[in-house]
Amino acid sequence: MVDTVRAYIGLGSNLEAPREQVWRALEELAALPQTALVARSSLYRSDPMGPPDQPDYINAAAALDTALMPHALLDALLAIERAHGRVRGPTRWGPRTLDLDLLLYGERQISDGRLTVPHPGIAERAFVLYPLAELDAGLIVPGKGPIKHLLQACPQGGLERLAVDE
Ligand code: ROI
Repeated sequence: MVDTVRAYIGLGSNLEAPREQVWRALEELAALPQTALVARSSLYRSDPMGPPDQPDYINAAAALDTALMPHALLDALLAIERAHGRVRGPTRWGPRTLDLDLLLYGERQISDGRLTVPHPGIAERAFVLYPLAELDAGLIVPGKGPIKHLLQACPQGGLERLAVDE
């Protein structure tokens, strides 16, 4: 493949067999056109951020090498979410079958009506940062600095790395 960019995706689910949702989504990321799945993190269990009356989440991160442009990649992620029965309910930060966030796209900083990269919540969310750092502990988050520093400022409370077969 020519001219690929390393992109990082955050995965999250807390409905309808969340582990299965995440495993299946990883396979679907691997099958995207013009894209290779380079690495995936462990799975993590995390306390819900947002309304507390919802199940715990399963989170993970994936590294892709892709020739898709950022908005084409976003469209592909939204199509996978839809295929997992994602419905956008009335509750802000409510439960979901599958959430795929475009966290990083190379060193690009993008901000338009559809897409903000790096993902705006990246620095404050342990369930994003810890899986991401597992993929590359030397990452620099454009506009925010080394992931090592972001981790130091973001306690791991409420986040638990799961053993491979859990
Ligand atoms: N909370 C956790 N723990 N993990 C998520 O992936 C997640 N995703 C969300 C909100 C509802 C903000 N809370 C979350 O979109």
